[in-house]
This record gives sequence, C-alpha cells and structure tokens, in this order.
Amino acid sequence: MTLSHYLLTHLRDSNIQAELNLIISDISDAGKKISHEVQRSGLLGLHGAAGGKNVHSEEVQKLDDRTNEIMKSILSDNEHIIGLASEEEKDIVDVSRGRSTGFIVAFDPLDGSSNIDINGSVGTIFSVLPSWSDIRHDFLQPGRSQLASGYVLYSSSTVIVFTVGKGVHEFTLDPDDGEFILTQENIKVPSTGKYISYNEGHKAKFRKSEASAISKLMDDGGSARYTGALVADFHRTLLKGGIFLYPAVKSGDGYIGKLRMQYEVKPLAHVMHEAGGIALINNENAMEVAPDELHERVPFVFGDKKIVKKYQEYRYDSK
Ligand code: AFP
Repeated sequence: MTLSHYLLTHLRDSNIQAELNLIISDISDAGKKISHEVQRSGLLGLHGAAGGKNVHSEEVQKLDDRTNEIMKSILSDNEHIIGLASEEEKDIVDVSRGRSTGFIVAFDPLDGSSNIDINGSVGTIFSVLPSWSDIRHDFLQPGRSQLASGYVLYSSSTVIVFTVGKGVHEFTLDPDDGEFILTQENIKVPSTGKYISYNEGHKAKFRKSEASAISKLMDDGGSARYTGALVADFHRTLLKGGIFLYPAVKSGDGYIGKLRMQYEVKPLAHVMHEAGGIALINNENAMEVAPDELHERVPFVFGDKKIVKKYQEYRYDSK
C-alpha cells in the first residue's frame, strides 16, 4: 500500500485531520528529493563543509544548507503551515501570510550530516504542533502536544517512519517508481534488546553515577552499537530494542546535553512512546518536558521499557 493511500484510509478510520495528511505527504516529498541529493552528493561535489557555523556553533556541511532549503521551500508552500523552525536557522521562519492559526513544523533537515562524507546513514527529523496565535510561544509546547512526528532515514534504503498518535508505521521508498510503500505497521519496540548505544569517548566526562550505570548495563551482557547519526541509532533501537544514551557531559563547572529538544528529542520521544518504549530527559518522561527556548539542548535517553527501567534503577535508585 502506498503512503498516500494509507494516509487517506487512516484518515477515514481515525478522524485525523486532513491537514496532517497533507503535511506528512509534503514531508515525504521533501524526503524523496533529499534522498536523491544524498545519493548523488559525491558526484555533485556536495561532500564536506560549507564554510560556516550554525547557531549551535557546529560546522555546517554543504548538504545541511541544501536540505534545509528543500524542507523550507516545500513546507512553506503548504497552506496549513504558519511557522517553521529548523536546526539550521537561527530564528523561526514565519510563513503565516496573515493567518493566525494552523500548524507549525520543527525539523532537522539532515541529522548526522558528518556521516555524509563516509557514505554513512543520515536522516531528516520532523515534529508537527498546533499553533493558535503566537508561533514563537507555540514551539515551546511539550512533546505530548505533538500531532505528528517522525523521520526519514537515508541508508541502504530510504524509509519514512512516523506517528500521528495512532501507532508507528514505516514506509520504504521504492526507487523504481518513487513511491513510499508500507513495510511495517504498528511497530512495537521489542523488550529483548541488548544493544547499548552511546559515545564511549565521552564516558570520562559523564557523571560518575551515569558512567557506572552504563558499565553495569554492559556487564549484564550488553553489546555496543553507535553510528554517530541519531536517526540511525534510533531506528535500530526501535526495531531491535536496547537503549540509546546521550547523557550530559562535563563542561566548565556544569554538565550539558547535546541533543536538540525541538528537532531531535521531542519528535523521537513521541515515536518511541507510541511504539511502547520510554524516552527520558534526565529522569523525567521526555513527552512531559517543555523546552524553555527554541534551540535548547538536553540529555536524552530512550529505549525499550525493560532496559530503560534497569538503567533507571542503576542510575537513580542505587545512589
Ligand atoms: P551532526 O548532524 O553534526 O553530525 O550531529 C549529529 C548528532 O546531533 C546526532 O545525530 C548524534 O547522535 C550526535 O550528534 C553524535 O554526537 P557525538 O559525535 O558527540 O557522539
């Protein structure tokens, strides 16, 4: 079944607003274009840095710019969308053209973009929220207010995985006819996962209780996996179970998280939650936490319920 057919059927069965259908359809169109660019990037000289830094002081890759433009141009043409926030933009992009209510979309156009040069997996992440008047304020709603969230993963195949609050579904792009085809419906995270996914290079800068909890999980028979692209690490965790951790790392006198609340944490927490897993910011349910500012970064942990509960015991209960 194609994505467009599925959205129409789903819409009829579950009263999901027609506008969301069109937004997901537009995001899937952007995903097709980005997939094409990613596949040709080596041939088009699109590897490497663009020569500037983004709002997070990170080096912008050439494809970051290009994919950001693709997302902005497709989504700003959607008549139901009134505001955009991108990991690559300093400020929100107002596309309201006089409308005061509608939908706002936050996105990371190319997550894991440093993987591009080595033909590694990368992805686009998105989060759709309702907005009533003040776009800037409405982006700061907690994860549970999201109407739709998901990602497109560009890897050995291109898949779009999303939720509109009615389960998590995966569609795979058929390169022959350019259609996304349903490949997995109502995905549930298996609770038998043994994969532990974190950047071991940062371990010395984690809080002691954090590092010790991770060591205990490994001692329980964990197996290490880490790609450096959150979307790819998320997709593996969704399908195979296990736990992903990007804890706060020591910086000056304090500890800071790296992952962005709007563009990475909120949408992926929504998908994880819908698939029966858990996502945490510190020790709180990530769906309940509202960002204080647009580009806020937080520590992030997610995975199947069994292993995340074990992590919580090791990390917080046995202090
Ligand atoms: P880039 O988009 O700059 O490659 O960052 C990717 C990312 O935000 C996320 O996708 C990864 O999980 C995380 O950073 C990796 O960070 P470390 O290199 O510190 O492990």
